[in-house]
Amino acid sequence: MPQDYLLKQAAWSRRKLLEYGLASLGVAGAAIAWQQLKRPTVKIPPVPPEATASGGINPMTLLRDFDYGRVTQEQGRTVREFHIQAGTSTIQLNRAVSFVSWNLNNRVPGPTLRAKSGDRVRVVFSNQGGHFHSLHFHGVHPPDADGVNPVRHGTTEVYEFDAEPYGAHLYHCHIAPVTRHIGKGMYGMFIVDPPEGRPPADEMVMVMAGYDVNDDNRNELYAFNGLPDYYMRYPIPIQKDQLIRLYVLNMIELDPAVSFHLHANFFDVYRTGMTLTPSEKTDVITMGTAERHILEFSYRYPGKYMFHPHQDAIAEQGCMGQFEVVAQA
Ligand SMILES: [Cu+2]
Repeated sequence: MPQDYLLKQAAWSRRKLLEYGLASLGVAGAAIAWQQLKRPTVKIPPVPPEATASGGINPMTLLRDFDYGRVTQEQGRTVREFHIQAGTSTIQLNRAVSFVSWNLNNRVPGPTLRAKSGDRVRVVFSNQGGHFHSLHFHGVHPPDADGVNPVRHGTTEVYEFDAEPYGAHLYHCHIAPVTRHIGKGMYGMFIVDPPEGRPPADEMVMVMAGYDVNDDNRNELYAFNGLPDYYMRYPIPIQKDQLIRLYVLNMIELDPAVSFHLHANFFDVYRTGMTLTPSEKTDVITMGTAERHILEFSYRYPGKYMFHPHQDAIAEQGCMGQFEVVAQA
């Protein structure tokens, strides 16, 4: 499969060279042009200035914020070191409701960690949260890196493992009751890129959350990337005809499953992000808690388009947003 992928890319690039008349540039010139053509520019429209932080979180910033860690080489291997601190802070979910979050690096969701398949990952986890916490990563690793043992307030734990397999994964606190620790905000995405990478795209992370604001074991509010209804107030600008790659994760506890529906379009599904070719094309996909996928699409017509779970009661309690497709030069 990787060989096929590379051959397809090379054939595509050669075709483009001929199309643009670059075959006559000579070997060096063609090589430079080929590199440029191999990586077409990803167009990301400017973020509207009014889309600022609200209630302590800025979902517009979280959307495309990838943490690649501090990179070093150790014995010929790439090591990525990440620093994550557990803390407590109050976030304002809407005008009426404030919520005491337990969070990672002072944001909900926590940072989106990103590595390449085969890298060594070292996570330095410092607990300043006032309760026992831990970080449990999805992936393949030995038991001492599984993150189910409590880390006491004021202490630090180091989790170290290989980034495998490639896919759209997650991490979360695994201290009982896990429902409460996740419901309070202790989770994030862990993306492991395939060795050959993926085609250029405008990449975004969407984490769905539920908030039990009155401790009755039911969610009263829901959100994409931390804040209810944020992307309804501030639609996400995307470029017309641009490939969009969404890393979507359902972190809603207390509801068995939710779907993700995109208006006026269909998307390619890469289940758990673990394939390089899509497994299906649809406009609604259902995810249990901790399920996640890569979804790819592009929009043909400018304008605003909603996205939300098709459990409409959940959508109407905050898990709803919009893309604004713009046609720029
Ligand atoms: Cu915890």
